[in-house]
Amino acid sequence: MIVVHHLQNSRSQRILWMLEELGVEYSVKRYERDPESQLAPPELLKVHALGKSPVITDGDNVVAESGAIVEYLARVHGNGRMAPEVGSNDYNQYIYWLHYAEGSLMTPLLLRLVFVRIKTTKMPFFVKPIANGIADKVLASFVTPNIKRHMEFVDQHLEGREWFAGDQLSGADIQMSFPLEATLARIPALQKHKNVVDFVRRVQARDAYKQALETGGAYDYA
Ligand SMILES: N[C@@H](CCC(=O)N[C@@H](CS)C(=O)NCC(=O)O)C(=O)O
Repeated sequence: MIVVHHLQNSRSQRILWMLEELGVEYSVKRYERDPESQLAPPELLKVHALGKSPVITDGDNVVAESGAIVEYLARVHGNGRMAPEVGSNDYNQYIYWLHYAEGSLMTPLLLRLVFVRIKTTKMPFFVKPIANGIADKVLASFVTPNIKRHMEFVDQHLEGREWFAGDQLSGADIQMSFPLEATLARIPALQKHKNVVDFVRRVQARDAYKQALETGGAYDYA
């Protein structure tokens, strides 16, 4: 039986969605974030050396890294679903977006999270203007322009398309859902990208997605 080690309000929500789309049996072990640091609890270190979520166990297999988990689930439990045919053009697209989500798109989003947090962190009054100045500079010169460029790129790709790789839902859509949901929720100005907004709406309207939300519990971006 597949066990999803699910951290509240996290990327592992999309693994629950993937499993619901596949309709395979699984169980969920829940972990709560530390309320102060938002970090995962130490028990997750017993499942995988990095102590991050998502991670799944499937018999003796321990699979970490959400892209690798999505790819594993499609390959081992998909019976031809959730991934295009190997060797097809759609398959190349599938691999691209599967990796792009964490490998490229998440980077400026995480940087934004860090620098916005610096601006809201308590610190001695004489340090605050310097810290804010550095954070504002990095956000304006590097982080925000990068996020905008990525969103334009993704929006263009989705023009005239329902899904990221071919005309069927695939693991690429599962991977892309989290960074896009997070971006639209955190930066409302980027909701001007209608193809991205429509994609997220299509995702969130699916029965499997809704079922995964019920299973996973609180999730800020739905
Ligand atoms: N690239 C990894 C990122 C894993 C990751 O950073 N997960 C976050 C949850 S969204 C986490 O476990 N955070 C808690 C911590 O770092 O302690 C993946 O996609 O699986």
